[in-house]
Amino acid sequence: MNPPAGPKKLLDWVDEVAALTRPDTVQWCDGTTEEYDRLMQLMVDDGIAIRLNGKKRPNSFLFRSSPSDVARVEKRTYIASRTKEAAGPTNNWIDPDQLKETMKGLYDGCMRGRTMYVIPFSMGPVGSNIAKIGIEITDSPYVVVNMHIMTRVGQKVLDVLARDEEFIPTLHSVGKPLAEGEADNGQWPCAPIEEKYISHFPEERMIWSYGSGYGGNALLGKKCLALRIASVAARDEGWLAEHMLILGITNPEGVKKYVAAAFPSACGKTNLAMLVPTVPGWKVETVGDDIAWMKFGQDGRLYAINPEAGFFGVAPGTSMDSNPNAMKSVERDSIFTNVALTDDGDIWWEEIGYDAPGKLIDWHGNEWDAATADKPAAHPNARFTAPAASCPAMAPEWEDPAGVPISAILFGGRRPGTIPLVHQARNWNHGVFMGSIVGSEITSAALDLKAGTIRRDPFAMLPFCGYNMGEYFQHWIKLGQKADQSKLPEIFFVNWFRKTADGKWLWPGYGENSRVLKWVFERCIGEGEATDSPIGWMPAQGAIGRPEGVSEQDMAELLAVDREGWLREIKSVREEHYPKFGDKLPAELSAELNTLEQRLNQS
Ligand code: OXD
Ligand code: MN
Repeated sequence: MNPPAGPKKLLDWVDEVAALTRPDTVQWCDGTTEEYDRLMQLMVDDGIAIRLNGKKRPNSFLFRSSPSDVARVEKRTYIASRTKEAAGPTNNWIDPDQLKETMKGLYDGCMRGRTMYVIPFSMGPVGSNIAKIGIEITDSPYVVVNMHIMTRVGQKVLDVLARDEEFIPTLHSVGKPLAEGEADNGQWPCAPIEEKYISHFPEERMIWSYGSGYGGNALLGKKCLALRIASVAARDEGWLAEHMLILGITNPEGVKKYVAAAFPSACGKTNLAMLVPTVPGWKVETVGDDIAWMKFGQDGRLYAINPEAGFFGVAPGTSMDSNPNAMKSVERDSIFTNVALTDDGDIWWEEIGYDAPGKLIDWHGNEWDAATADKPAAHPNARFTAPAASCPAMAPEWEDPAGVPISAILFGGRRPGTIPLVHQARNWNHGVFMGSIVGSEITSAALDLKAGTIRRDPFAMLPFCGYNMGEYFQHWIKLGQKADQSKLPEIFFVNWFRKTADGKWLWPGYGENSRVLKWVFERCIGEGEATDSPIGWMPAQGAIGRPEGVSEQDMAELLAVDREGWLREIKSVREEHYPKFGDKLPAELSAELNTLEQRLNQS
């Protein structure tokens, strides 16, 4: 694609970046299948991509990243707002001028020997008034092909840009210039950890990423734009950019409601978004699996769009049992990163639902034999990239530019104790309180965190909020105050991850979570029996059907108020969590905490 006719500020910026990074050539991306195929062939020829067996996995490819570049790097992720206070206590901050100075030094000549790609993309259906246009400049063809799937790329985006010149500039380099005659030789290019920077300049709405080619560090439309920068825009413009899946749920009478749900990384958002209900007659459809942009409509209701166009899902653990719709989504036209390769050219990962078929090549590229292996064949954070359109569970309206009206918001995390299977907030502020205390057991989605410990992850936005988290809480409170109270979504706190004292799961999860969704649905239409409890509304006895294998005693434990556990929770929120936010913590949240304590003490 030739450089487009304008807008000038885009062309000037592209020239400026090329002058700094000095690529061999500059290529504008048009988002076509020809472009995708050409880049894939180029990467196959370079030994970076492996074309999978076309009979088993048509038009699909495997990539193996460097072992040092397998996940988001939160320690190297910066919110470089003008002041440290604006970034708040939960973000890494560097003075923006200083950070730009450092990064310009790194960017200087960093694309030598490579092609610089310019990707015009839209987050959200092209032309939707909730959508935003971004441009990603990158020297990674892997990023280009992933962006083809994850966003809407190409000329139609430039057409919108020609009318309305607003765009979010995002710059990415793998940070591995090539000397004259040097090639990657099949090695994943990236920079050492201390040279990686995932930087956000919120006031300028700008993103600079350097040194990593992987996922959320490099596909800048996703976490960087659609969450960190969009959360700042949402605060300023009065809407919400959230780490939430969106699903539609239809009852046997054909009534449909939409639910948004925030869970920390690797808590099964993709599984919930694509759930196959075990409750007869109920249907769940997917609108999005990771990010929701939500705005109040003229009618006072909250409408959500999925800004993405594909899934970048965690592969291990995905199977026909846990998520048949995801398995069907990756049957073809998919990119796999850091999964294992079978000897007949297909993919395999841990808990895919069948034994490894003979010898494999693991994600390091080494031979792997189930009988002798002491390490997993796929990296625990191995991913698939698949077009949303390939998912059989997509709601027909998933690309509706107007979005879908949200009736319920769920918060949850991996909590082996205390938090019951489900409880409902008494009102909006109580729901915001629930969101603010979300915590989860750490898994492997981020490189630099210790697995097995619980960390507070308010609204599942800890790694993704582009400004002061205390102000973010205020924003949620304020939106609730301004809204028509009768039209606000109901808010729920769920926990699929309760364990017994000896470490066994109390709840089977997956499709059985439809029992909880059914109760949520019923509560939203004024049905669904509930009892008042110190922590909020709880399902009345028998209101949630008991799955096979869950005893009455288990059910009682799942739906009990663990008074001692909650008092410990309150202590930890009061002493360790809330103080971080200082005077930015809304008084409404301290009041909710005190009310909860009083109610528990009276119970
Ligand atoms: C993701 C994440 O990749 O949350 O979606 O880490
Ligand atoms: Mn996510």
